[in-house]
Amino acid sequence: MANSDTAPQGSVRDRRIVAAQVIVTCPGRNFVTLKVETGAGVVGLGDATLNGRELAVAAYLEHHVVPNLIGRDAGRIEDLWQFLYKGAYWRRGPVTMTAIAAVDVALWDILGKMAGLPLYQLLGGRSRDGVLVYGHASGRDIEEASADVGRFISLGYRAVRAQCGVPGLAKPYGVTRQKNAYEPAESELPLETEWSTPPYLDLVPRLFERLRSDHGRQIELLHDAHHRLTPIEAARLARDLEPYRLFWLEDATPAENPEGFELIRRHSVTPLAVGEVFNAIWDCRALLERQLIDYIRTTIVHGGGITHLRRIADLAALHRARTGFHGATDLSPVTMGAALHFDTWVPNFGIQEYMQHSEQTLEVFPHDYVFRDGHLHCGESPGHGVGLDEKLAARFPYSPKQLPVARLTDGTMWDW
Ligand code: CS2
Ligand code: MG
Repeated sequence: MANSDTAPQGSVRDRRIVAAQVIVTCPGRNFVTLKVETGAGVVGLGDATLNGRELAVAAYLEHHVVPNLIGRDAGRIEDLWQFLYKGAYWRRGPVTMTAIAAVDVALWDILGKMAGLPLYQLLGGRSRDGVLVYGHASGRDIEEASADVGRFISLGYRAVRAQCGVPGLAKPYGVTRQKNAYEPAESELPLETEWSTPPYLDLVPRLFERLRSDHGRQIELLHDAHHRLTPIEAARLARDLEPYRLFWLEDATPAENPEGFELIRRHSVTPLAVGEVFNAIWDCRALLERQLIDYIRTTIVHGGGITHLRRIADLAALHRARTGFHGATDLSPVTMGAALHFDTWVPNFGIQEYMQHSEQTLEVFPHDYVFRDGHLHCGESPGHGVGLDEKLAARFPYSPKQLPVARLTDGTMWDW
């Protein structure tokens, strides 16, 4: 049954899964990749990286998923998705959904390679010429942040996220401390950072006032509050930012409680983006159906892959919400490749986050997407267009790292 419609074993059309391997590598940061191979020798790759919890997904895949894949038809993408989702009995959750995503993306990659078509073509074809992206600017103070936004504009970006140091707080979220892009997972045990809302609420409107005055009204500006505010604080910030016309305010308050977003909506018309920590359509449902957000951030690697993201994007479209996929550097180039094909096709596309990977990471994951004029362009090679140099990957063994935590200045644990 599971394999009844595939061609004879070993033939060029043999879609049976004959091998699946989990590859963990750390070219500067940890990535988990699933490699699936068919009887015809077609190889597909899926990203399975869950920042700070990488080995949990690797073990889930190795012990509980891979044994179920061998011998099955790689062409039955939908059925395998349902099998892995329903068949586990224990549904959803970031570990499970990241593992399912890795399988799903690897199978779409295989399908593209078998058909000789780029993934966006399998989804229904091109809806746009390129994918609008936003880069990550930051600075220790307003002055530095504005100069960094200027740097992104000079590189051709049309949309920039801006984060800034908060007076009196060490190690603020989103502000780079090296010359490389901001990388939060730096230490084996979580870095303890400090948080205080009043100086932040005072600073952020001044930051955006300055950015509009330095860079004009053409450039799209974004900001990430990273789940730190209570609903009423988030409402105040969203309202105070209105004169500066943000593209979006992200994760204004923790999203477990959709009522919090009703409160923000009551006070402000600043567009809201949520969902990078979601992993299933059920997490997105109330916020979308109640018209409480404008952009859904849930992306392929943590949201069950392309098969599930199509459903989330369709639900968003019913409510005129658009996609704004998470694209931090802890999502591997494999996710970026797959996301760009999805973005190229999806009718209700909004924007794609683009936090550039390091040179070392990009060498380990050869890819065919390119940045031009503020847009990323997926390539035309079959599948998602991202590979893995396994020899090089083997030179960078796993290195344990966790995300930071945040505490209020009196020591109380807070949302990071
Ligand atoms: C962030 C991420 O990119 C974003 O919007 O919120 O940097 C997030 O903190 C990391 O991906 C966590 O692993
Ligand atoms: Mg974010």
